Amino acid sequence: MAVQHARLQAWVDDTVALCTPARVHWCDGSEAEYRQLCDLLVSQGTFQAVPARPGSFVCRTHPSDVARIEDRTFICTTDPDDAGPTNRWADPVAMKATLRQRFAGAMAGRTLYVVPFCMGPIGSPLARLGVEITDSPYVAVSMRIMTRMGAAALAALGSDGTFVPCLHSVGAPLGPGRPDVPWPCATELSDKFIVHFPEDPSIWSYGSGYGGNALLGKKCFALRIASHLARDEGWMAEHMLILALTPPAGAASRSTTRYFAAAFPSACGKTNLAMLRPTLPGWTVRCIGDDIAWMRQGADGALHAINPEAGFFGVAPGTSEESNPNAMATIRRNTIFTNVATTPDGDVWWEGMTADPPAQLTDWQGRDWKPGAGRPAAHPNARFTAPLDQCPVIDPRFADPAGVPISAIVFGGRRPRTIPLVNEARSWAHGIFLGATAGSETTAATIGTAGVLRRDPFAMLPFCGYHMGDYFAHWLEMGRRLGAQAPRIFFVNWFRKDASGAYLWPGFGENIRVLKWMCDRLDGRDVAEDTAVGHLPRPGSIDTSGLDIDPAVMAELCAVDAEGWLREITLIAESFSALEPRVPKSLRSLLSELKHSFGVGSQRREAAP
Ligand code: SAT
Ligand code: MN
Repeated sequence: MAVQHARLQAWVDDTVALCTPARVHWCDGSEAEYRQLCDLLVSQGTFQAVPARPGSFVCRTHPSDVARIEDRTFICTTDPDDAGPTNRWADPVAMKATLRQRFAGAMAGRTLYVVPFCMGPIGSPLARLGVEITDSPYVAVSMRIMTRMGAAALAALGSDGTFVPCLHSVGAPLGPGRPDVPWPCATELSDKFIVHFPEDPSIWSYGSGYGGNALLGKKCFALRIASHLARDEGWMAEHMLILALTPPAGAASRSTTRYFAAAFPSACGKTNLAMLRPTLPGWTVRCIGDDIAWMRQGADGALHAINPEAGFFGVAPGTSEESNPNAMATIRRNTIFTNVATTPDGDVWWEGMTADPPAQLTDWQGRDWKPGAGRPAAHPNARFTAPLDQCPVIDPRFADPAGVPISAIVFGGRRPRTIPLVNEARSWAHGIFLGATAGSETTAATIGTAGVLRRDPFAMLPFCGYHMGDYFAHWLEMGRRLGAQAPRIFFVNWFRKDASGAYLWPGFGENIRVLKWMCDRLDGRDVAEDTAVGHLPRPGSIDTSGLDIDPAVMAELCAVDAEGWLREITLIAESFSALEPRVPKSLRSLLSELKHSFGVGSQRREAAP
């Protein structure tokens, strides 16, 4: 491939000199190249074909390399305060010296792949270009699914286009490793580095081949680096799905299709909501994206969103014909499955895929598995990687270069208690307060203990590339710009549990009932009560027709749990203190108001700015 771009060529040359690969391969993104790389991965033992699903493969990672590693994820800015207390900061100069040592000779004997990619539809004013250099063919094929990768992206770069350089190596195993696992990576946690230099901007990732650690277009570029760019340039890079919601034809006073963006932490059901199959007749949900939204005010004044990705990197466990039939249809072919179990008849399996597990499986680590083995067959963070356009409910505008206008923004988390099923913010600032104070129980999407409540503002805790307090201020500023055209903001919680630990709300396709209530609000219907915590549904205002749910349960889901809120207030106050002195004054005032409503302390109200 003839490269016209001198800066790109120079960076590739420098990297070749540093990493000393045996070969250099410029990815063109063609089908033939994709097949060739998949064949190579099969011959290396990293991939195994999945006969039941044409064009699909399973791959088993090293057991140490199964999720994002937040402890080894760094933001390197000149001033530590720019990274803020929610990020791991490191000095950019010292970190680059450390990384240069790791990368020196790291690709000896390997092929260096140059992977040009575009985040967003090529040619869209909202899209951005990047180039990932990697020694992992798994990364190259995954990037072809997850981004617009190859010759078209390179052509879009022209001779002088701006791109984010993303350098990746799986690293060298330290110590004995696992020769039986054909998944190269650095096996010591301390030898893994996921590093962002927002001031360059550039990304260096060493030692992991997995998901958000290695597919650098995703969390590293499209969230951490992009959030930083977005603050400087007046747009937004968010951890959000985008869906299109269409009410039944002829429904009185309803507008036609509306677009919603929704932020939930990793593994809290974004993919399920983005592809929801409604249980209420006549309603349609179409998917634009399931993980990341880039949003910018359009010429019409509205907030427009694109999905910068071209594929899904979804959590496999729990995905079934019942929970997400559209995802199941999406992954029938051309899908890469990572850390799932395999069946003797050449298919894949994971916990929750069928009511009963098959009698015999090979587990995610390649060991024999039988029901009752006492360990899961698939890793809880097992993933499928599949092209967006294979989704049967993909929205016709999913690649619209202008993006889609957003009517509502939804935040949420996994909260067994207190947080109501749905709550509408009183104002943009109150919506920012709800987003800023979001919490969720941790999941298997990151290395660490699952099921612990942590604050996860805007579902961006692991992904905001700068000081979280400044990020809140940026949201407030966006609201000022959008004025009356700002989307309405809601907070949802599908995960309330009763005393026995059973879920109170059925979730999945039934969540359409909550989306319908939001549409009622957007249509100006009087279906909410103003409470101390926000606008909650009036009794009976959520359509439960055809649903077997006790009205007392509905009342509990929509009630203000005063005791729970008292605990919540303490936690919110702690999380704000950790961000001081950069918490915007208007959010501090909203916290004071909330305290006041529940009779906490005797704080006087602070004036909003
Ligand atoms: O591994 S990823 O970061 O890409 C997936 C997730 O945690 O959401
Ligand atoms: Mn995510």
